Amino acid sequence: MNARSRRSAVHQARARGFARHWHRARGARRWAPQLLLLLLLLGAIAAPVVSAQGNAATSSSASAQTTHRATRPTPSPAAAAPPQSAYTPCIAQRVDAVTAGVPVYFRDCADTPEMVSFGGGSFKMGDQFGNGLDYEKPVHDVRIAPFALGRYEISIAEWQRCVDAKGCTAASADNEGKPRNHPVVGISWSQAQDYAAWLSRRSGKRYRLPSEAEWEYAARAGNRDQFTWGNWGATVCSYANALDRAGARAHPQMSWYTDCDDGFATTAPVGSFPPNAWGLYDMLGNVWEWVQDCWHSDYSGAPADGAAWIDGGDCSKRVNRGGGWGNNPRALRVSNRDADPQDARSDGMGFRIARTVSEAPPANRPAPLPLPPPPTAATVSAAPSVNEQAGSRNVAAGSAPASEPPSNVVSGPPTQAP
Ligand SMILES: [Ca+2]
Ligand SMILES: [Ca+2]
Repeated sequence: MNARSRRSAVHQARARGFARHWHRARGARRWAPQLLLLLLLLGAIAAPVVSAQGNAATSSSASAQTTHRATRPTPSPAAAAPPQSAYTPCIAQRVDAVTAGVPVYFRDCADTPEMVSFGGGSFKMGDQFGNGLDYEKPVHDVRIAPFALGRYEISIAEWQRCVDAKGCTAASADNEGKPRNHPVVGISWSQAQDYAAWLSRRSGKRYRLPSEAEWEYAARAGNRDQFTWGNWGATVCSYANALDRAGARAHPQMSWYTDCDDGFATTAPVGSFPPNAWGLYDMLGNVWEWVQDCWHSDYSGAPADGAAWIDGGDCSKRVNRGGGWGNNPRALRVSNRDADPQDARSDGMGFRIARTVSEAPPANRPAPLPLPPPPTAATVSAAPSVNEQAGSRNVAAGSAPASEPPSNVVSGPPTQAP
């Protein structure tokens, strides 16, 4: 056989299969060493192709398949088992609006809290109106990094999902009999940490409580007034769930009510009142909201980067903000602060969740929403009792900060701008 014949034999062998060629080709045994070399060469060429494709080779390279399979490590039974998930994965993702490629209002999962994404910015934190207390001062500049904050207070239904997943303990009896869209109450700061940890496992994102600076930044929504609706506390019933006539009828001992009707004697379903200019509901009123920070008696030395202030101060107490259904407008001022022991629980205290956001563009601030119409008929009651805060919140453990604010109702429009 000359060289041309040998090439033809090789071609035929590749077409028919080397096994048949071995038995049928005349004098094939004389070419055994060359055929063996060719087999090895074909195997060396075919193997990288198989590896790159990540699956079996084509039918023209049975020998290559054999080589690939022989060199692939045999998985151990343990390695072959499916990976154990650290959390129940999201079942869906929903985005309501997108600005500059980043969701503004979004949920990480179909059944996790709706969030508002903030691109970050800067603001002046503290009492800019001039009628605050020492712990609301000094007013200081704070830069806020991108973050996301829940549009609503965490509801009973949202808390229950965490309980069902065994990430949280059952909510207190204060929630019994209420519709599930009311804010969950009787939740301690420590329990809120459990919820954030569960939500992080569930979504794969970093959920947490907001820092106090983040909370005030979002609550102000770009304004410097006492309230998100301006400086007129008597109009509270049109904008927030505070202690109104209905609350006073249900709780006669609470004499510090505002003489208007918001329709809710205790908590209201989340989102019952108009949102602030950045689309957040109930930042002021309904329930007090835990934040991450330790209690400090004023803002001297407070972080300027918007981080939670957890150095120094009294870390056995954690700050809560915004006032609740048992308070008059004085407590609902956007710069007002309070604190309680981290395991304290109250029928007036809940929380909303925050989430760390990375790589959000700086311009991604939610577009302002139109402010609600001005109220029509609301008046102000007589000055409230000095026992307002303790009486309305029914704190179950510990005590309020030593510098508890007096309960002077905001009794009229301001006479001067801040
Ligand atoms: Ca009310
Ligand atoms: Ca609130």
